[in-house]
Amino acid sequence: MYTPPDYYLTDELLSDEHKIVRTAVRDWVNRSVKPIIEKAAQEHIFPIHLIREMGEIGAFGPYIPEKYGGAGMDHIAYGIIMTELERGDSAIRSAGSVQSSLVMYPIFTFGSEEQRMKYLPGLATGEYIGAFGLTEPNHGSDPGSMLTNYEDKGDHFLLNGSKMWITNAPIADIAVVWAKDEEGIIRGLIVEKGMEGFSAPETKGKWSLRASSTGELVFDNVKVSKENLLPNVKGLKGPLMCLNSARYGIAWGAIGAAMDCYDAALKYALERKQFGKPIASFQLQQKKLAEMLTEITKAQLLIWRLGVLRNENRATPAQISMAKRNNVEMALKIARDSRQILGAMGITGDFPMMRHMMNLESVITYEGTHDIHLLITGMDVTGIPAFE
Ligand code: TGC
Ligand code: FAD
Repeated sequence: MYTPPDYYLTDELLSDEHKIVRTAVRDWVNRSVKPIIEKAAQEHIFPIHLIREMGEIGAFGPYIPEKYGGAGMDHIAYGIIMTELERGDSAIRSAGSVQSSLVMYPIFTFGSEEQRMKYLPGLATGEYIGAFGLTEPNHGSDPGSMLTNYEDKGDHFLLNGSKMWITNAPIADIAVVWAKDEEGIIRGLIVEKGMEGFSAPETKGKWSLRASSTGELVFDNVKVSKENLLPNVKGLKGPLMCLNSARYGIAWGAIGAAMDCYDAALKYALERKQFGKPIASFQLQQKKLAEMLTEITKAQLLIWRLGVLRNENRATPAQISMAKRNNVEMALKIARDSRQILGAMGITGDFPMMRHMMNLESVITYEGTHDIHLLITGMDVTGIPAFE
């Protein structure tokens, strides 16, 4: 039985709607994710049947208006959903992040009304699975140098290039792909599965996010209809605006993984006896537990305030970077420390720590690495970009 830590009574900050959403997603994670996720991760398989169920519980595009299949909720509700999903596994939260923030968000924000009506309802239910192609084999932290490009061929575009490390790529029905036009301006294109010259091979052998499907997007003279260009954004700020939403969700999500580890470690420490006493009675273990709870509490307060700012449309990209960086590092440290509290048992799949720990190694790298987010804060406080 999961007992989420809430040392500073942050529950009192939530509305009834937030709590209803949280209960629904928490129950679903207990029912549908927890029983199968360890096996899926061990077998390196994404449990694709969960996609439709995620659509049913409203995990896709919760802040997208109801007219397009979303739930029209606020950004705190979105964050709460991400926390609960990541308590299950970062792979499940990844599926929620990509579909909501990296596929539905750009289609809603930058798409035409026809594109919104064509894709958003199916993405909300999970009928369609989406992917987001920004990173390339030779351009990760520096996406502005991307090589993927398209030419205007009169009645269509011709797309060439490749994207790498793309969540959902092998299983996606559509991908929002960022590519340069003939003037070198970055634009977004909706590429559909089955287009000639488009393939999405899977990336195997990951030690992290093993229950997530990751792959490449390869474009070899792909004919893309002109109707599939996102009309309302130009430049790198398009994909970066999507990342603001996804990074915000990850900052909430990582707390879920941390809380899962803390909860399991506390219970274990109270039950496990050595030298005739529960290991929870030893000061060294209490130090770990007390520090974990302190860090979780700080992260909860940080993200609450960021959620309020985001609801008011006042959260800056640099504030989001700080929260993503802080909360993911916090969760990774808690996964490691809680694993130690369990001794040898901590390395088994009977407990979630190793799985969370390995997952968080990706989470600290994707959506902007730990270093890049530090540099974003550094630029914000000094006014001097130190990227180059
Ligand atoms: P720079 O010259 O600073 O900026 C270019 C233009 O973009 C604007 N901008 C932003 N706009 C909105 N939100 C932001 N966060 C923005 N950051 C910058 C900027 O104002 C400028 O606009 P304009 O109008 O003047 O043109 O760009 P730069 O090339 O120097 O790069 C800056 C840097 C390094 C911070 C940025 O490129 C970056 O964030 N790099 C990290 C790349 C990254 O995060 N990739 C993530 C790929 S997607 C992914 O990982 C999904 S994982 C999914 C999952 O499974 O959950
Ligand atoms: P690099 O950019 O090569 O960085 C390598 C190291 O150098 C890092 O430590 C970095 O911090 C450091 N570094 C780079 N530049 C600087 C600098 N200026 N100053 C100091 N240090 C620097 N991308 C997508 O587009 N869509 C997806 O769906 C997606 N899903 C992913 C899923 C997984 C499981 C993973 C692991 C990645 C995914 N990514 C996705 C890619 C992810 O966003 C990139 O891995 C990330 O942006 C870093 O790029 P890179 O791996 O090329 O590292």
